[in-house]
Amino acid sequence: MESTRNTTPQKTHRGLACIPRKPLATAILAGLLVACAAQGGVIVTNQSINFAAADFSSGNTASKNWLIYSSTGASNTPVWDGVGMTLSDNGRLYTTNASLDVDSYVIFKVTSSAGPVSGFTWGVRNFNVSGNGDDSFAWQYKTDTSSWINFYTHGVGVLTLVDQTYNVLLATPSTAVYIRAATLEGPTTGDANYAQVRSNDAPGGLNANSFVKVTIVPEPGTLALVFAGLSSLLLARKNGHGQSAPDR
Ligand SMILES: [Ca+2]
Ligand SMILES: [Ca+2]
Repeated sequence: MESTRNTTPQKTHRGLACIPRKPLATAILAGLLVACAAQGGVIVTNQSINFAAADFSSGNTASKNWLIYSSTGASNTPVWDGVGMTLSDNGRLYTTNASLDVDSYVIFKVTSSAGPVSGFTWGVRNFNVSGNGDDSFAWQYKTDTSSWINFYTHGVGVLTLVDQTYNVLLATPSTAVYIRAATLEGPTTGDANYAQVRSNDAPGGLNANSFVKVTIVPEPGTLALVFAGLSSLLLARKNGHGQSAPDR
């Protein structure tokens, strides 16, 4: 299944400038230069993953894979927005706050024109994080009316996770859900937290293990049908019970 994308993207990010804004430790600088040298292509933003009514033809849940941007431009990750976001080799989305000293992140926007989303499952093929100093990493979500809420956090240390799924139930159903991978800057600056999100080791891959599955609130018409069906069942059971009850 293809994710929907805007045909006329309003803006693009070419990632971080590859010139650090302040002196950094040699190791950090080397890491940045490697990341900058390896990146390719352009990250197109303002793209959302939209679920239409046809996607829910078999029920109230539907699933779509999301793509990792290819360094060859052969495919595209439906990215909504980001700060401190670059594209490295093998189609990795890469964020770092090493030289920014602010939160850096990549955001995915999931929308539903078929009804409000009541919950979602976020599947990630592979992500690699490094907590450093007082920096940390988090997968977060929000709606148009809420603030960012963590559904996974990681503190200090390098960590690679494969085939992770996270189930989130929304407090209030929403037609738009934003999901972001965030490297969060703590009070101390100069430490180098980063995160890489990817589907494959090969460039431009679509991986079925990177997916988003949403559950929508049934339409009023659907609810009415369900209610009518339940009422009929209950009535039938009641009548059946009445007929089979022994006389007293
Ligand atoms: Ca810090
Ligand atoms: Ca930092």
